[in-house]
Amino acid sequence: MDTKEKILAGKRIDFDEALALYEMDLFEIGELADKIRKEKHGKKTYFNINRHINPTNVCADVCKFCAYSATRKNPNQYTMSHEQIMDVVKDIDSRGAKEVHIVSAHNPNTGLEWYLEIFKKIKTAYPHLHIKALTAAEVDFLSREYGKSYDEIIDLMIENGVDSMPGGGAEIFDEKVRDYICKGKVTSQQWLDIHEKWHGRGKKSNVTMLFGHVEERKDRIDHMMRIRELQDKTGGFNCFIPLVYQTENNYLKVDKFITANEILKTMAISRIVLDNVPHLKAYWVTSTVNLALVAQEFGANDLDGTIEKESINSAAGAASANGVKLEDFTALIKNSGFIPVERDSVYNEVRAW
Ligand code: V47
Repeated sequence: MDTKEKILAGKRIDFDEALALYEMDLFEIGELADKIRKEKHGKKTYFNINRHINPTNVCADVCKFCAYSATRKNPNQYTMSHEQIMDVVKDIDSRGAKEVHIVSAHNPNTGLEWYLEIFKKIKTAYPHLHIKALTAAEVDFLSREYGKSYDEIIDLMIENGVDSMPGGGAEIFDEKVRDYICKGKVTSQQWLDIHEKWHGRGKKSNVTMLFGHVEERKDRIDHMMRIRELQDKTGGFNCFIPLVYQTENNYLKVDKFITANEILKTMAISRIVLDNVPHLKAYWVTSTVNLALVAQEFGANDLDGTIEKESINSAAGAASANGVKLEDFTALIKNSGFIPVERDSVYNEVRAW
């Protein structure tokens, strides 16, 4: 049986077979991924009405790809007060948001309570809002900074109202590439261990991959394989999110933007390899809205959400600072031949258009 026949028969492919898919014609891989997407989700494209809040950009770590951290190229430090954060939450709640996605830099000056109280205050005032917060990189930072184990930090997150974990901080798991792009931050194994512990408490999370910088195709496949292995054990990942590297304002000297061909191939291959992860997100913030719409035919069944405001990727050149309007978002999905389905953060359907 060759690789294509294996995929069509619903059989799992291995590392070498996955890597070899990159040699195939884009449209041929796309067709295979689209078949899997249709079997899992039909023509539905999920999104949610969400708001990203990035409460501080002061960072103890030094990732070369990051344009958001104030200690590197961005001299404009900020740390939001809880009152400022609650004003934002009040506003988005009044306009129908279902999820608040809270990710920060690794600020050593605030104290652990500052982080935890954000969640507690939001959950107390708005118990119906889903709080997706703290990447595994932040969990690792808080654990090191405040001398607590991962288990202790995770229990504190749950006690204070965090519902699910975002997929940030995974970057690329290959240790050599990881050392080059973000030395000193959470290691690959630690990232996976933290998510395993989170899943062990019956909680869901997402997983990202930062690509299009100095990594090679084999590193992306290795990344996917490590995710697939953990997912076999826990089943706790909802969604895989390949993040397209943004080139501006950072220290990772990569001038060339990855091609659309390579982005779509990577999305399609991830849909094929990650047979045990239910959803594949084309994160329009880093792929552009136009390519995210095309990616719907290359395996992607989720476009994240309206976002409203986002600071991490837009600092590196993404056109996402102000989100997209709900009516524009649903119209774009419909006009590209798919069914926009608003979902909650754990993929229960809220409303179809
Ligand atoms: O972890 C930083 C990435 C991530 C750059 O879980 C960059 O639903 C591209 O993880 N170019 C944060 N990417 C965003 C993130 C995320 C986004 C949307 C949804 C979810 C989810 C998670 O942004 C970081 C890092 O990998 N990032 N700098 C850059 N120059």
